[in-house]
Amino acid sequence: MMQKKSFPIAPLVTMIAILLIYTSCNMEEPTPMDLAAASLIPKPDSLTATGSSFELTADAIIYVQEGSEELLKIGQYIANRLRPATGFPLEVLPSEKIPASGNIYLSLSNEIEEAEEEAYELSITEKGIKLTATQVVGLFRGIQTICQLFPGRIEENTLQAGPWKIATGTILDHPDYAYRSAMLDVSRHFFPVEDVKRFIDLLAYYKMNYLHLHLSDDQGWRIEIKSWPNLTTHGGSTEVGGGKGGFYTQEEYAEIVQYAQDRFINIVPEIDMPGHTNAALASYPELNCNGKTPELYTGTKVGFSTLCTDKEIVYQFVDDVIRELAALTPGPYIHIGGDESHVTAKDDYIQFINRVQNIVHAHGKLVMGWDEVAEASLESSSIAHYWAVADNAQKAVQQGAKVLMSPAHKAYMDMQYDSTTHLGLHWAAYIEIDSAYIWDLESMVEGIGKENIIGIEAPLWTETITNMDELEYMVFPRLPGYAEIGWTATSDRNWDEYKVRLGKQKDRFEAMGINFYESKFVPWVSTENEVIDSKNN
Ligand code: TNX
Repeated sequence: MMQKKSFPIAPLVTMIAILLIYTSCNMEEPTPMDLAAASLIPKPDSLTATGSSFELTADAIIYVQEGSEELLKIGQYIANRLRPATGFPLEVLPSEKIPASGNIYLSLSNEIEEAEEEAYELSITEKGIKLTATQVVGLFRGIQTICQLFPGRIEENTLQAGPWKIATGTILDHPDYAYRSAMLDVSRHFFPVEDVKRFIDLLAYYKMNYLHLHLSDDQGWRIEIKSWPNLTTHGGSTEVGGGKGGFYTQEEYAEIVQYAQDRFINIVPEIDMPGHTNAALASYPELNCNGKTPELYTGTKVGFSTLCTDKEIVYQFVDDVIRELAALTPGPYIHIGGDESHVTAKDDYIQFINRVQNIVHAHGKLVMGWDEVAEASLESSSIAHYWAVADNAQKAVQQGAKVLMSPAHKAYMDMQYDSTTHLGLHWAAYIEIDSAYIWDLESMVEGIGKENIIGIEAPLWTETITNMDELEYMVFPRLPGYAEIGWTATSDRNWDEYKVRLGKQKDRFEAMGINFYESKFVPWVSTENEVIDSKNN
């Protein structure tokens, strides 16, 4: 007869306990989610949705392919972006193989479809997030996409309620143009290092890769030049309206450059000349034809100043400035301005630009200049920065040079949105959000096509902009649109579809603390319903 077995209660309890612990650690039941409905800006090149979700949980680890300090650094960057709002530890570890479920994995590979340096491939499954690129910069761009896929509150600096789910699928992405930039005029009003860093973060978020700093103008010289110290001690001591101005020491400037580099953004420094030079002329009498020093200038007129282009000391001055600036510039370009030199005789202007072009080359850099520089003999490596006169841009292209596009009536972020905007100017146009978006680089100037254009820049002149709040109001929400014009192919862009994606950025703007213009042409919606703000707790 078979003996009746007693029921093994102990192992069963253990099993149930294990099961309970297991399920409580893995509560991330996938939910149906549609990656195609994600409101990414700039819009990626291609996207395939697989209809499910991945949940980032407290035990997630950010693994990076083994053997590279740079990859560990980029792993830390995404961890730092995700930690404050999630409250998760998000340890960053090297791994030789694709890790187990629940994690983020960053790696480099030559196998991805687009070989260009900023391209990336993002694959999200229920099991994890895998980001691959041929170069680290591609991973950095892809990280911005990952952040934008999470709810907008991921951008808060304080602990927020989860769950942190993102839709599954694949994104293959790369930029249409290699040059996507914004400009900040720190001369008309000075902006301290912290403000410039925040601006850099905002550019990085939309995958922009250049920041042009307008470092000198009639109203102020903002970068320390050790061989000509009075440029900043005197020339940097005021600004529009007579405020106290300011300048960056070379150490501070290097800090900005490094901060930008860490976000894969190149700084393009501009010294505007031979016009727009009153601050320099007021600091050194020998740069003036009459040898006298003018007063510092705090108004907003343009076109009244010029370096004395036939004095040798002026070229010594330019050489010293470019030498010191080139040493602070890891990127390829130095911007020499060249705009609105209304009191420089044309022949003098041409020979000046030609000589300065040589000086820039002698210091190992390439020339960028506002479109007027096309009056001179441009090298094919030089860039004409189109802002106003189509004829100049065409002249540059006829000389074999390329063009950077900043048409004032479309891309100037200091232009008012409409006649009620309390900041900004409107000499070129009122630029509402739709107008800022509905144009393309290839059909802006007759005879200048994609092969002649390096990309887009959206400048912010600061005659009327005095602080970060005002800056953000003019820049947002136009900036994401400019980023998309540069990144996303023209044939893939459409205002009616874009404005819906833009409207869904509201929570994100708010989470980032951005003071933005709530244009009535955008269908703003909140996609949040459970924001926990520790400030209110
Ligand atoms: C024109 S754009 C200028 C600047 C002004 C700007 C104001 C350019 C090359 N020159 O000096 O700040 O207009 O919108």
